[in-house]
Amino acid sequence: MQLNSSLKQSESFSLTTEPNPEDAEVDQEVVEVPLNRSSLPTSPSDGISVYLGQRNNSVAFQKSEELQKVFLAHRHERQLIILQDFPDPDALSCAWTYQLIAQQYDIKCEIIYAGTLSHQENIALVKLTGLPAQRWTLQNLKSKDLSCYQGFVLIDNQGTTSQLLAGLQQAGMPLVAVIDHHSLQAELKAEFLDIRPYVRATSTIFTQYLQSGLLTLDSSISQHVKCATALMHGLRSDTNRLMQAQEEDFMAAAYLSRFYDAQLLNAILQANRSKRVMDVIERSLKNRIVQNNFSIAGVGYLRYDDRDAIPQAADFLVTEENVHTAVVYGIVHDEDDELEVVIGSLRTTKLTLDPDEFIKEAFGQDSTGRFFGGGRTSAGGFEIPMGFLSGSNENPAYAKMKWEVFDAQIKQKLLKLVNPRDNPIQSE
Ligand SMILES: [Mn+2]
Repeated sequence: MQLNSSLKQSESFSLTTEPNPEDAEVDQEVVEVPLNRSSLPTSPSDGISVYLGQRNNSVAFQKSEELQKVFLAHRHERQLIILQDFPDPDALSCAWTYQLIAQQYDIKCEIIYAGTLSHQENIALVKLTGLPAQRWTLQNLKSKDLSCYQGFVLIDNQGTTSQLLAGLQQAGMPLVAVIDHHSLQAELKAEFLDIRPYVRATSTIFTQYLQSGLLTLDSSISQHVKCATALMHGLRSDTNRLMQAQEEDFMAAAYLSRFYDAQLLNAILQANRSKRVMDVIERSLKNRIVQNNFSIAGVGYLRYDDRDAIPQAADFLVTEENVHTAVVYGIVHDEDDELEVVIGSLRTTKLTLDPDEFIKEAFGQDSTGRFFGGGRTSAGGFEIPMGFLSGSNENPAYAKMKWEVFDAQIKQKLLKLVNPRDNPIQSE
């Protein structure tokens, strides 16, 4: 009797797992969707999870599964992928990866940013890989018919560094997903959230999605090789050439090493700095003050297109002996829009210094409660709009006075934290 019933059980089990023709048709529609039970190893002895590392593989798989459900729910739609105004390699490569994954569900994505591609390596990355990112200014956004998009996605940012966010929110466009590794900037209502501040690069998160089976990379597809190369570049650039990488990031790099094109990556990294970027770095060297192992430098005015010279100058200043943290800032002006904004970058090698906390503490919030900046491990940035004081720089005395006031105020705020005993209010 017992034998009989157990037989029956196994029979019925095998019957229900037999693919039935109706299911097969449903599967046909999403034929390229590779994430299913069999491709999701759950024990550490399975090949793929070895790459993911023990600690976080469950998070990675759980998030991949969740994300797949979101893609399935949004099949045949159009989405916008919003990057920070000045996108970096981590953001660009992850947006491309998202676009390629989404394609399998017939979701068409456009990758957009409002500022410029400023860093010479970013320009090289986009040109050499054919990475499909486009610039949409605020005017562009107003002239577009946004009703053809069913949602937008934030990648490697949480909207605080994009001018486009407000416009999309006003248009009532739903936020489908936020995938980022910066500290939580604000409460966001999104269908899918994967924010992991302990991961060094969003590229690591996206590589884990690939490893979980959301997209099967194929070395014979040139676009896959280029995308893997872009991810490798993103991962390297957010981890200071892997020097700040942790186990998960190395695991991701190891996986990408099967697909990426080392020569192409080399070509991207060989991009030269422009003379104007070199000039900004020179000014930062000349103007820097060093106190308590902090190097602080104001670089005055710079053009919108050269904005990325600021983080590059900070990268350079932090290499000085006895310096663990560098902050470089300047007034970036957009001649077309008569718009000015103070932009700053922080770089630190001090493990106990949290750039996000440091910047929020130093500069606080604007009148709407939004912080002027934030950060991630070892790097941070801030943007302070100049509003009414923007423009009129054709009057050199006014331009000089304006810079001096901002320069003094930023230094005061930073030095309060660098040297807490300093009393910034001194009367003579
Ligand atoms: Mn990043």
